[in-house]
Amino acid sequence: MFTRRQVLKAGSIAGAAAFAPIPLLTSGRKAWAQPVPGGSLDPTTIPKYVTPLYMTPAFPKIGRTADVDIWSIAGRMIRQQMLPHGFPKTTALALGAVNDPRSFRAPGWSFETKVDRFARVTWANQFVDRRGDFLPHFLTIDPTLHWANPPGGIEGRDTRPTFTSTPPPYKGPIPMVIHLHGTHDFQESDGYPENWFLPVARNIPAGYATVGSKWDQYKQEAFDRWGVVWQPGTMISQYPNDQAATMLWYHNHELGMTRINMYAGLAGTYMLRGGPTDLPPGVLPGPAPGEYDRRGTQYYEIPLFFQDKSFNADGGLFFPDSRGFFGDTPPDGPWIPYTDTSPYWNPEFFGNTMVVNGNTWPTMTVEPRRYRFRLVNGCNARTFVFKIVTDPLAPRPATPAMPLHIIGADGGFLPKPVSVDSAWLMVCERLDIIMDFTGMREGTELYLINEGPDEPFTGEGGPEQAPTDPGTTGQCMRFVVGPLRSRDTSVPVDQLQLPAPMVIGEPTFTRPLSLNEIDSTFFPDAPIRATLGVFNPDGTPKPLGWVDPITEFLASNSTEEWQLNNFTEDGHPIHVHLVQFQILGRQPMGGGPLQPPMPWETGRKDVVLAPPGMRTNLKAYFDNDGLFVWHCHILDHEDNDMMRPFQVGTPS
Ligand SMILES: [Cu+2]
Repeated sequence: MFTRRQVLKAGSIAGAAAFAPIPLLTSGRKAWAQPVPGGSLDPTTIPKYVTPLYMTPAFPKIGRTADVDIWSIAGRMIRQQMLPHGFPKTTALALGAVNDPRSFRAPGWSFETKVDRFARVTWANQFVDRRGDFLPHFLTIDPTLHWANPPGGIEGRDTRPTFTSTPPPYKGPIPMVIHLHGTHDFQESDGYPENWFLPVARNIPAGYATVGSKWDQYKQEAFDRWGVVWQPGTMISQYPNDQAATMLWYHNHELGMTRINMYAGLAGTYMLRGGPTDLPPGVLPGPAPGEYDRRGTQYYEIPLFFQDKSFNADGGLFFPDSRGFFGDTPPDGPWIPYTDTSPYWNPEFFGNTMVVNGNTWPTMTVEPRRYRFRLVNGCNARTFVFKIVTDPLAPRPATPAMPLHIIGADGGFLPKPVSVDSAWLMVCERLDIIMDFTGMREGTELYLINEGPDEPFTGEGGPEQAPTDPGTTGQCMRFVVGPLRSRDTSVPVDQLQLPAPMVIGEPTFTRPLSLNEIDSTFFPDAPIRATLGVFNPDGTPKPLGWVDPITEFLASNSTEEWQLNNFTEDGHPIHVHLVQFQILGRQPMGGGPLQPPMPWETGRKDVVLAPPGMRTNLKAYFDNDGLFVWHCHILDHEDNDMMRPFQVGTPS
């Protein structure tokens, strides 16, 4: 059987040793020429560019005080028209405003928040039916990982359980906890993976833990710090917003289940605006969608939330229900406990359709003027290499039709605008982009395409990676130029002066860290988990899992350099909670010149590509005391041990 993993291995052996700054998409690359395997709905039968791009509104607030804006948001199971009209609807997990059933959507609506004003959000788990019974998941949850594990009870929650025979998938109540990605907050609000909570339901099985190991402690701390009271089935996060204006995003973060619930829909954007780190209103194209705008309001700033998904013929989401799907093991195992390999978890998931703002391959009519797009990659494992072209099926690499003017990324504005023909966007990264359609003839069609691979992205100059199928996931969305409706008064890109990114001082401590892959001892070259870790005294990497004691203790208010040494064959998007860091550069682990960050990586960042065979260096200022996590943001890796805690200051 065709295995993506083996293709990767063959390509990476020479590449890891020869990482050099050569241009991406050079000679000799060819398309897969077919979509990646997925569900029973053939992605080539789904018509493209028939659904208008969904303009994601802002969540309605439920209250405000002198310095706090307040929202109440719930997770519910819904049916949504993700595929074009005429196709069946898709069952999804959605977040929405508790008091407005129409606001539930996957991905969710956006938050509009202000710098230095608190945002207080109640996150409620309402995965229950009308009778109040819990709703089991419609995707396959692997109970053999180190995971939330509600059936383990108080003793066994947040562990890797042991089994005497291969267990069926977990079908109990769905745990939930939400993290605001990129936020500068405190531990009780951060969505720690062991701070999950079940819905309040009539039929929770006896002996189940209803909350994760941290929930009771953080409930108390939230009361002490903010005076808020967590009810059962909820948490209340208070975000200080004391950081630069940017776009953050929220998503679920349960231990060992993040890939499932995010794929099912629990994610959305969070706009942070105002103050000296933002530009005054009117400089950039706007407005963005707000709370309950008048029908017909025109938007010139638009969030774009990208996810790859696969569907079944009944409209349902496809997600692998066997480790055998990945193709590097016998199709039917044997699995844990007869071997060391989990029965359902796959090393990476790649979908075969492209979903933007909750619909497959949408189209957008634009005016001949400037637009500001706020991009976020909400995939499980896929990295995009974006380009704008006139022919979406053109052989790769395609000829760019217009530049991408990048003005910001994860943590705020870049030092200055950067104009490029293409840019990558790894899982959880954001880009703030101006596209200028000024002067284009009505009827002009442009396509946002993807030239990234169907495997973990290794970066420019890394091993050759074939671009994804141009007929499916090689296309994202279409822009059609319509008539000009009003004058564009935004400032042209070449005249923009951007607010300077926050300065990070000199590090006072350097922390060598390792990225590792653990392969099966039963099935050759089959990964069973990935880990982070440190180093042994002899200089060899020391892989550590979620179960191991904390090794990263940081002083309060300290500036550290972290060195991410990647001993695996994959590129990993590494995310550090709490901070917005600066990428110092990347160099071969065996020694060699330090390569500077890409032009669009020169602002503050909360995620960085750690290419294979390379040491990726970053520096960050860690101020708020507390327990946080750093992890790979390939969700399938994060869920299977590629995540570690770190402690700033004294543990509470
Ligand atoms: Cu990873």
